[in-house]
Amino acid sequence: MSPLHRGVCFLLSYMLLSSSSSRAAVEPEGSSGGASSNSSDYFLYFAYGSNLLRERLVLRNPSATFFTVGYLQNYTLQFGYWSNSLQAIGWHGGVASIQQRGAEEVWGVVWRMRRDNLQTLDDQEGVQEGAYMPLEVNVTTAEGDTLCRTYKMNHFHPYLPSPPYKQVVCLGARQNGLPLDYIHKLEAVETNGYKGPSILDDIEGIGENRRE
Ligand SMILES: *[C@@H]1O[C@H](CO)[C@@H](O)[C@H](O)[C@H]1NC(C)=O
Ligand SMILES: *[C@@H]1O[C@H](CO)[C@@H](O)[C@H](O)[C@H]1NC(C)=O
Ligand SMILES: CC(=O)N[C@H]1CO[C@H](CO)[C@@H](O)[C@@H]1O
Repeated sequence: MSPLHRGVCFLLSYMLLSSSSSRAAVEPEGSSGGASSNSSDYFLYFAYGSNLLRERLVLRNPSATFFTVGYLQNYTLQFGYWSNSLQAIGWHGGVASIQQRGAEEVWGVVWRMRRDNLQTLDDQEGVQEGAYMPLEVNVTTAEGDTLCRTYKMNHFHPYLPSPPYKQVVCLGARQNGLPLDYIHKLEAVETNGYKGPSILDDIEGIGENRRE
């Protein structure tokens, strides 16, 4: 092989490698550039609460597709409400948030979403109203650490979740194959016993199962 040949081969494989790796590296987060590739059409979102359940998430964020499952190290799952606005929560009880705490884990689903659902997701999480703030986290997955967008409640007040909310979280955990130990922990969460209507009724097919 001539030096020129070798140079061309090197250049070609370099181009192939760099284009495939930029495609594979699903752009995880909103702010970081996008100058380099089209992968910025998508982002990764780590869900740990009601958005574990696909049917709930796609109500407002139709582009979501399952990417993988994983966990946040040194975080714990909590249920509560923000500020003074328990009323603002359609779930009639506390909803999930995360808090840094050593030696604990929060499991969840990493969803791949089109960038045009970034706004719908922020809206669902009440970012504008100050309910949740977005943050970037390192999620430990079978494929290694993955940077994802997630959300953490502002002004957290602890409060028990309603039965329908807890049910959506547990259904989502089972649907996407979170570890059984963790599912059992979720199933053991105490509720506030609320019995009226909820967002669960809007989730097609799931609401009926509840009444069987
Ligand atoms: C979690 O906490 C332990 C103990 O403080 C620390 O050694 C470890 O690096 C932490 N992991 C992450 C991902 O922050
Ligand atoms: C994620 O983890 C990597 C290495 O494990 C670290 O370099 C990086 O700063 C972390 N990013 C965040 C947002 O924590
Ligand atoms: C679909 C899409 O956004 N394609 C773009 C990918 O990036 C190249 C170069 O930046 C653009 O020319 C394409 O339009």
